[in-house]
Amino acid sequence: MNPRYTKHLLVLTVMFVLALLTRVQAERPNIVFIYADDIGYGDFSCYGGTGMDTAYTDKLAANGLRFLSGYCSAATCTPSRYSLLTGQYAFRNKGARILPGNAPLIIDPKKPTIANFLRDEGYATALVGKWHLGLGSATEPLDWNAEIKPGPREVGFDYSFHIAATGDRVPSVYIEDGYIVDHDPNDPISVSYGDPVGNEPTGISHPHLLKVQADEQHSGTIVNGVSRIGTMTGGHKARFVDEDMGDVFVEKAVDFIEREKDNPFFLYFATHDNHVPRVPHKRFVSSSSIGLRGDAVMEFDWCVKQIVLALEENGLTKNTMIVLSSDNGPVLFDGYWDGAIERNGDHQAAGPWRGGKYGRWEGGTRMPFIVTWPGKIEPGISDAIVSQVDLFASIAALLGKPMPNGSSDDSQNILPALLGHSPEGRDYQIEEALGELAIRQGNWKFIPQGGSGVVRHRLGIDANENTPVPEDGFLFHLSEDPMEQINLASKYPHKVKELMGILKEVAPEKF
Ligand code: NG6
Ligand code: CA
Repeated sequence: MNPRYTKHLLVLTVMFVLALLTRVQAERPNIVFIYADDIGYGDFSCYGGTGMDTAYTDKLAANGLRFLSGYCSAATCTPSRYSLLTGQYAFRNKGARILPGNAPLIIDPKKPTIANFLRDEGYATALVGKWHLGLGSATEPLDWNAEIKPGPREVGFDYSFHIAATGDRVPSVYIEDGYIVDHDPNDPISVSYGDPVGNEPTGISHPHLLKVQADEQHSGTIVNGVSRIGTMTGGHKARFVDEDMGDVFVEKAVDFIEREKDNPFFLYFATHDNHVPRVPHKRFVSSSSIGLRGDAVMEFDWCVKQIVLALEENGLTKNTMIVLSSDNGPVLFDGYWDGAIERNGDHQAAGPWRGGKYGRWEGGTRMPFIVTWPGKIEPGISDAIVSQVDLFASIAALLGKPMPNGSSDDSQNILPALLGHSPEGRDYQIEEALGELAIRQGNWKFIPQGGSGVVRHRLGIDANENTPVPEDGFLFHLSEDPMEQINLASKYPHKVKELMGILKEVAPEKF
């Protein structure tokens, strides 16, 4: 054969084989994030929870990988969600702190997010559930009676059905594709977090109307027998019924799955359970042995069942990767006297870890973390350190695509750990709580003094359960001392220096 042809043939063969290989390697499964709110490491029975039987979450875990060192970014909601979607540490954005219900959008619509990345890759994308990342622009006050934007759609979600912030913050309405659901132009909505608007009953003026007593902070406008943070007027037909919220979110998520079953899709299903107010549907009341807090976890578990069933019924199980996790550690009392403390018994909501929501102890950010993809991920348990901030880079790697221009380096590709191909995830994990940082590397955990000078602990009722941090910080060895009791900082100063060095490198502005 003519040597030129032989060369051409060779080049073509190599190109063909390469093309084949990339096809085989790059995958385009549906991606579903099931994101719980305030559910702790120890709440589900598969993580040792004793207060309730979370059979469906356990089943999911049994069919997939259950991580023992899975983390959210921060010990409160907004920063964790910000990191999850943008792949950037939330402390880099000063706006990423617990937001009021009328805060402007804190994600710049030009910024890459998992949602706009997947949308640009041809995925149908949806947010169903809790948003809490702000709505509208920072330059003009939001008009709730017109189109609400920018919001989820502007950062990459083709379809969105959500509450603005949290169930305990007004406005207590659903928003679908930028408009308040069942909005009546003759009953316009206004919302305030400063001077009260309107003269509707509040928790202070009409405590006898309440289903559950609340602290002063949660004593604004009463909606559905629950007083909220902030005041609102109007929108009476649009107001949500807390008891139905789980059902409503499931219905919207299942509709989306059915609608998009022939396309690859990304569903960010962010339930409200078990954030306060804990007002589950009556089907779940008394379904746990620890009162409403556990009943709300049982409602979450039912939501998991419905999503898994919808995937099954649409023949999508094998082609869908599910990531289930939570946005921050557990809290018992968070503004409403709903019996969570009194009924808790021996249940360890944060599992073997100290602390919970709002704090830098492990319980603040160490989360239940389950990944399933039948046929691709072998069932098992992994102790690799995996973080929600890494899902963006890992999903890009799964699709065989580079991260888009302008994405953050904070997000690391830990796909081999997520798929169970490697026992190694990240080298270290940054743990944020209310803007303050800590770090875990291997078995070491270091909490520098910094900022407030305390580690917060608000599992129970006492807001002052704060522990002062000594000058050279706290250093713990987690496998020997999971409850972070024995400070080894003065014994291992070189370790302190090393971990402080990483913190300074990652977040120079903080130290
Ligand atoms: C706090 C609220 C708390 C809860 C939290 C947000 C007070 C005293 N407490 O400020 O009830 O709403 O914000 O929770 O107002 S999160 O899970 O969305 O971060
Ligand atoms: Ca939360």
